[in-house]
Amino acid sequence: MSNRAHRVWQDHLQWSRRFFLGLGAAGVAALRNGSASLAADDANSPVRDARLKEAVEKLERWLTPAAEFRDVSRGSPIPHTLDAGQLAEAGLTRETWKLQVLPDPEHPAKLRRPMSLEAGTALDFAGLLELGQTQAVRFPKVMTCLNIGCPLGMGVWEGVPLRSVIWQTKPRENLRRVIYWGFHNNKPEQKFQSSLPVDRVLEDLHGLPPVILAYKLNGDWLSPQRGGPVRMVVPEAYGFKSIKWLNTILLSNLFHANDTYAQGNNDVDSTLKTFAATLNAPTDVAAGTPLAITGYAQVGTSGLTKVQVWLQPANEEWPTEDQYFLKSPWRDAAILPLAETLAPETRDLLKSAAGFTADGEPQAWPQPLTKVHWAILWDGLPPGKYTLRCRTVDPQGHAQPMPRPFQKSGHAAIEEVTVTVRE
Ligand SMILES: Nc1nc2c(c(=O)[nH]1)N[C@H]1C(S)=C(S)[C@@H](COP(=O)(O)O)O[C@H]1N2
Ligand SMILES: [Mo]
Repeated sequence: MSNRAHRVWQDHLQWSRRFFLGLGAAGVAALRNGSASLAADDANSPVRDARLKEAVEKLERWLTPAAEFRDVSRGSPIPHTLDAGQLAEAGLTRETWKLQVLPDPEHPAKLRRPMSLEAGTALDFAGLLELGQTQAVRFPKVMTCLNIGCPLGMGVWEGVPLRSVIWQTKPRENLRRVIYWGFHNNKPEQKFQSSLPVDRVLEDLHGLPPVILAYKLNGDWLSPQRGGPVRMVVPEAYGFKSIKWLNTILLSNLFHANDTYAQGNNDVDSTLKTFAATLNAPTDVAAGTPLAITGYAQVGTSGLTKVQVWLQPANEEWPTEDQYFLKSPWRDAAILPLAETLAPETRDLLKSAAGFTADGEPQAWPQPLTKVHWAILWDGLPPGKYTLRCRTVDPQGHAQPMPRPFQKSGHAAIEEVTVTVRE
């Protein structure tokens, strides 16, 4: 990240910490009204209005059960569809897993102690867990596909910092990039490779959690579906950097990205974007009935301060020069506190996780690199067709789709939903 990005990230963390601690419960409630004044529109408070309360109760939970993640796995056959014997043979069980960490043959880094199958020095699962005893870290992160745009699931990922394993190979010089892939049926055309600058692996800039070799999701061993027994998890990145069924790492002197995903015209250096989407938007309502609208926002690396909503009569003309709707009469939605959507029995997973206190309370809210939920009650409308839009605003004042409205850098377009209001 640039100096500016660094400052932005720090500002965001500080801002949200100050905001959360400073305002307290009354302030948070006031924010839910989309108003700084609590008394002024108390009647519209999501907490008090039964319709909005009902909509909020129907929202998905903050953490996605492992089995409910959306699956975008590639491969023929897809590795997690192998039977027990085949999984064991492929090294995809905790008993048989082995990780090689080798010099890249094309741009070799100098290592004193490579981890290789040939020399019998590859890392096994027991070896990884041993490192985990003193070094394991946990953090919540939204897994989002750069190509699809919408989050596949929100999990608490647990594992060992990748750098701990790299240090075990005793690298000496010519190390600029870490290249890695997972099991792919040994067919080169199925190889799905990703890479990181070594700087990102050895240091955690701007308060980011470390890149980890993850073996647990939401407290359970990582399933074959989610890339078990071990996958890479890169906190601030889109899903393609978090390689599943991990078995090979090359330490390289290459100085640039060489990810498989680049072949699809993807911007492989882009980090999670901030954006909002609806989850429950009434699309067919009677005239005069208030609309209880709920949704989520992905809190990307640029942070999140506001979610806003706008319902526009569908036949209204809008100046074409205002293509990002900067001049629209947006209204602030309430960003829900964690407790509103967190299943209470999952609170333990957050205790002492990165960015959380020993009691499992977030140190900053909205928590970066996760998803948060929002709600707004929109006044009843006259009959007609409307376009419902929602957007995020980040701490620098960039309203979605800025600062980067390029699809291949991560979804940031403003969602549009058609709402019909009947007589
Ligand atoms: N080995 C391997 N890892 C992979 C992929 C793959 O095709 N093969 N797909 C990546 C992509 S593009 C995404 S979006 C995420 C999805 O993670 P999930 O299936 O746990 O949701 O996995 C990543 N890891
Ligand atoms: Mo993806």
